[in-house]
Amino acid sequence: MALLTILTYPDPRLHTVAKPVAVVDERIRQLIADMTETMYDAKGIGLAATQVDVHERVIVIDVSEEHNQPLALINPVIEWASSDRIKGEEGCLSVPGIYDGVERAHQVRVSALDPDGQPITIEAEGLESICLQHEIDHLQGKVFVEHLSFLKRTRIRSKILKAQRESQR
Ligand code: GNR
Ligand code: NI
Repeated sequence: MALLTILTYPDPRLHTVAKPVAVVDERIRQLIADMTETMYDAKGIGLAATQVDVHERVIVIDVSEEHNQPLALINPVIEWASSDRIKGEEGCLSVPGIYDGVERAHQVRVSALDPDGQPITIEAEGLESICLQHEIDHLQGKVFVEHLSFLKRTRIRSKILKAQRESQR
């Protein structure tokens, strides 16, 4: 097991579009183990491979209260999204210290492969649905701040760059 380094916005690598995983093998299972460890260490409820600079379609989430129900999805696809919307306060491990409201589909159905390479379908609503959409966005190179206004995004970018400059001194 190993902790992976999480990229920070506005790192351009966060905008890479991930490629589908061709074979679910030990390499992918090791990536999932390391991503899960990294997610728990960072106290996140989800992590996309994009955030650890691996540009393949792999996500892990755990929205359980006890943080003991990890779910790993390979090649996840949103098969269906409800037209009713939900607005939740979102944060992102790649955008430290920033939280803002994002409107998304309330319910989604996601199909994917599990770590054994078996097809699975997940129906989710509420926080799990939000988290799945947030992670699948990452695989498309999209960070949640891109759902916010241009003005907010500009302010967030400046704030993070300033914090990075100050931590370098
Ligand atoms: O830890 C996280 N919390 C969170 C809260 C609301 C909506 C989405 C998330 S995902 C985030 C972890 C992360 O950055 N995943 O990409
Ligand atoms: Ni995120």
